Formats: sequence, C-alpha cells, structure tokens
Amino acid sequence: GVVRQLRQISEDDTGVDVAFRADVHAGLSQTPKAIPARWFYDTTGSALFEDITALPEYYPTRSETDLLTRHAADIAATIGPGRAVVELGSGSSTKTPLLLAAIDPAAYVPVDISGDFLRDSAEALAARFPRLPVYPVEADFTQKVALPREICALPKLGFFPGSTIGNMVARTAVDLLRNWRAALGDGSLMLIGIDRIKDIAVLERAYDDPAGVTAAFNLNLIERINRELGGDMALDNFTHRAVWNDTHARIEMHLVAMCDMDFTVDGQAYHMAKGETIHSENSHKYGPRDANLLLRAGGWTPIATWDDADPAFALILAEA
Ligand code: AVI
Repeated sequence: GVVRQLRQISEDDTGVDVAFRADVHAGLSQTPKAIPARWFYDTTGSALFEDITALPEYYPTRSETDLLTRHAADIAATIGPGRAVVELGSGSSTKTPLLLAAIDPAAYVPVDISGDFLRDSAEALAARFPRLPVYPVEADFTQKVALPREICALPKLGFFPGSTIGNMVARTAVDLLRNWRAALGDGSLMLIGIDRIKDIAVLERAYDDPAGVTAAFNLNLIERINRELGGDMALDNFTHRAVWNDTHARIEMHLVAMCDMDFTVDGQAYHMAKGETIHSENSHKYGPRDANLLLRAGGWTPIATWDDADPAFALILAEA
C-alpha cells in the first residue's frame, strides 16, 4: 500500500511554488522569451497531458507501451526481481503496471511535481499491487531528491519513460543523468524511453493535433501564470506553434503573440510584439548512437535496447 507522500517543494506564503515565480519572471525578461516546460504540469496541465497520450497522432505513448508489452519477458529477465523502482515524472503511472507486473520489484517510488495527481495515481497503483510498498515523493526530479529511507538498502531501477529526457537540452540531460546515477548508487540500473528522429510530418502532427489538445496544453501555461501569479495575459491573443528544429533535432513549442501587447505578472510590466514568441518546450529526438552517447556522458552504460516500435521509439536499459 501507499506508505506516505513525502513533499519536497518550497512555496511562498500564498502557496505558489517559488521556483515557478522566479522562472516566469526570468523567462519573460530574456530575449527570446522562454519558460521551462516543467511548469506545464499543474493539475490541469497534467490532465491535459494524459489526454495527449491518448491522441492517435501522439505516437510516443503507444510505441513505448507496445515495446513494454511485447518485450516484457526479455526486459524482466535482464533486470531481475527485488529492485526498488524509482520512476521520474510518474504522472498517471499508466505504463508502470506493465513493468511492475513483469519484474516483481521490492518497492515503488513514484516522483512527480504534481502532488494531487501523484496521490491519486499512487493509490490506484497500490490497489493494483496490494503487497508492493509504494512511497510517493512530490518533488521536481530535475532537482536533488531525497529518497525514502526505507529503500536505502535495496538495489534500484530508475524508470524514466515517455522520452521526458528529450524535454531537456543536452547539458541539462547529462547533469540529470549524473545526479540520478549518484542518487541511485552503484549497481543500479536505468530503463529510459527515448524518442527517435523520424519523418518531420509525423513529428509535427504529434505536437499539433487537429483536436487542439496540445494547443490547450501549451496555452494552459498562460492560464497558470494568470491564476497563480496574478497575471493579466489575454489568452485569446496567443496561439500554439509546434515546429521541427533540424539543427537541434527537436520539436519546439512556442506561444505566439498574435498582436502587440502589454501585460503584467505580479504587477511587473511586460511587452510582446506581434509575432514574438514564448518558447515553452523542447522535445529532442535521438538516433541510436546519439542516445547511447547521451547516456554514457551521463555516467550510464547502455546494456540493452528494445526499439522495434512503429513509429520508432526506444527503451534503453543502462547500468551504473
Ligand atoms: C512529457 N514529454 C515527453 C512530452 C513530449 O513529447 O515532449 C510532452 C509533450 N508536449 C507536447 N506533447 C507532449
């Protein structure tokens, strides 16, 4: 069952995450404007992301689930039983049961920045695996996370699905991999989902679906700024853009200003010119050698790859 939820977020006396406030002001003050993608994931944003994962155009979830399902026995044989599974950015933990059912773990530690979401999904998972101890940790997994002391002596498996590593630029991704290498310790393993470079039309459709769910997900960032930071940004003056950047091998999402505008956040004045954007997300894609290089740079040695999904996606197992 769920043991207890640890909370490692610092908020101010109005209940707003201090890092969110700081990132928004820094991001709106710089040229070009950019806000880190992790601030998408308030309760509304996390729910919208779940809707994205069900879209026919958004292949990563389908491809990864397909790999986990078809290769479960092979993955389990390579990992072995008795590990504490630490999931980075667990969200609704929909893919997790496939892994947990296959590998017979000793404990499960979902780490997520969205506390309410984490609580619900940890409870659902504990109900499904009644004998598995579940230790949810509400934290930003890109920062230093203190793991529950109960799992200290167990061998660890980091589980980082969904290609979330792709949302970081290379140097941040390498820092994260190194930090988790240190936190999980010698003898640990990491099972990581990596999205492959593919046909640009397939990529762009996955990030700009006709139903407008990804647009709503992107625009929720504006609403969150208005809601939590007392902003007065006019939602209708922004539009969603998703575009492939071939130099950086990534999909970029932007919030585009449709007209010249002035607005305030926390009483601080900002201006945007028509056509100017707030860069709200990167989603990097990796070829097989790129992915292995990234892992090695982060202190992990790739030992197995499952990547026969269509559209292409990879699950890579690496050892510390
Ligand atoms: C969470 N992350 C891996 C998603 C991605 O594909 O980069 C977030 C996302 N953004 C738009 N659609 C999905």
